[in-house]
Amino acid sequence: FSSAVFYRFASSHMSRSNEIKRVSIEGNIAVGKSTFAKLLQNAGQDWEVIAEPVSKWQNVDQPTQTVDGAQQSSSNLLEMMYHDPKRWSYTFQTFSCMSRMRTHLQPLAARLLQSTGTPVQVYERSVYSDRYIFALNMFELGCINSTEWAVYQDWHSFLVEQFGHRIQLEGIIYLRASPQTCMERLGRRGRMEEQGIQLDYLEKLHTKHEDWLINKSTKVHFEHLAKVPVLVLDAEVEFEKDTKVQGDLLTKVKDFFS
Ligand code: DCP
Repeated sequence: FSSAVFYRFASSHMSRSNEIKRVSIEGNIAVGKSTFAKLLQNAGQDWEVIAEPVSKWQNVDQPTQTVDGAQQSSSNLLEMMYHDPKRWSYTFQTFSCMSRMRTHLQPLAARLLQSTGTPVQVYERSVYSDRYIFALNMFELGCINSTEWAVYQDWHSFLVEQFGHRIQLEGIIYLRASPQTCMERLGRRGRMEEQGIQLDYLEKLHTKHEDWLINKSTKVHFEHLAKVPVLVLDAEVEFEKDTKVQGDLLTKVKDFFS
């Protein structure tokens, strides 16, 4: 889709031109957010995809001071969280949200500074799904206790309010697929840390996405968030290798944002 279309998207669904606009891709684990983000990146010259910092969570730097001097090691927080969720969920959710906050605040890529239209940053997930999908789910499962949940919500609200317009979304693309389909894709991609995930867990995350983005029954604490337009895309169909399906999905994005 052309930059002209994105410009119309900018002027109709968003506010003034020449500001960065932010769109987040949401959906269950392994639904295909990264694949879809790459399609968007290739289809629109004014769009920049900011990848989810998963590799950071798999390699948390641990500088340690020894008698011989400083040493560097790393730990896999994603693995620790799945291995012992009661011990590590709060720590994981804190770290993943902080690293995402950093990516949301990332300056625009140099090539987009020359852009004549409105540059758009696309995120794989957001600080909002961190809270209203994952952290909330872990709290409901008893893996984050009431004190940790109170602390999480307190700093999350504080940071979102402090950074205000710099992390506000102007659009959400919801890739919607059944938990069974996501389970199959998760098995196929074989990320080592996720091998213990059960269908039941994906079903809970699916319900959380539906409550937030379709039923609008999730209690959100930020006024602007309730008003963000949501485009729901059927991601049940395999789109990774099917260029016709990819084209259809991109047309829906174009129509929605024009
Ligand atoms: N995760 C989590 N809590 C968060 C964010 C992510 O527990 N607040 C976990 C879920 C996954 C991993 O981190 O095991 C990566 O999550 P995503 O679903 O965001 O990314 P995927 O790589 O699964 O996305 P896709 O396959 O759709 O591109």
